[in-house]
Amino acid sequence: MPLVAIVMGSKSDTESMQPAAEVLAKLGVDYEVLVMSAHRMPEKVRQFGQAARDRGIEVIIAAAGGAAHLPGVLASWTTVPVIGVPLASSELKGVDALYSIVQMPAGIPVACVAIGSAGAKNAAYLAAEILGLKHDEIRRAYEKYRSDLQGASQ
Ligand code: RP5
Repeated sequence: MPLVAIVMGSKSDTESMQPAAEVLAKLGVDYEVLVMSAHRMPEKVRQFGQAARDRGIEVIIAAAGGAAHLPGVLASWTTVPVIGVPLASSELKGVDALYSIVQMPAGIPVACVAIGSAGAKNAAYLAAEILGLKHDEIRRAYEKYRSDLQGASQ
């Protein structure tokens, strides 16, 4: 049963979010990948958001470019933590998406990571840190990753 949902605003975001899927797979975290647009498929976003917790989803990674309202809209429908990934798919190369995610008005939080590939990876690592509070196996896999990093830089 997936613990993490990687949700993206368009099929065209798939390649940008591949690093998040790879990190989760490496850490042994079950995930699902879904495409739904906040502005083109608002009803699908509502249904997914409202059902996410009951389906066992514990963290949502939501990625979008442009106005990037997907993370905020999803967060409005659920109390499952949402990590937003701004994507550089627009003329503004992700600065628009970054602002729209990081500048959520007070009251409905959305975590925000870096634009693009670094953000996709860090969203998955952050998801593992959150899941590690409850799932010992994931915490151990994540701690091993962190400890391997120290060896890699010597
Ligand atoms: C956003 O608009 C998506 O997240 C994507 O990054 C961008 C372009 O989407 P498409 O026009 O390629 O479907 O909603």
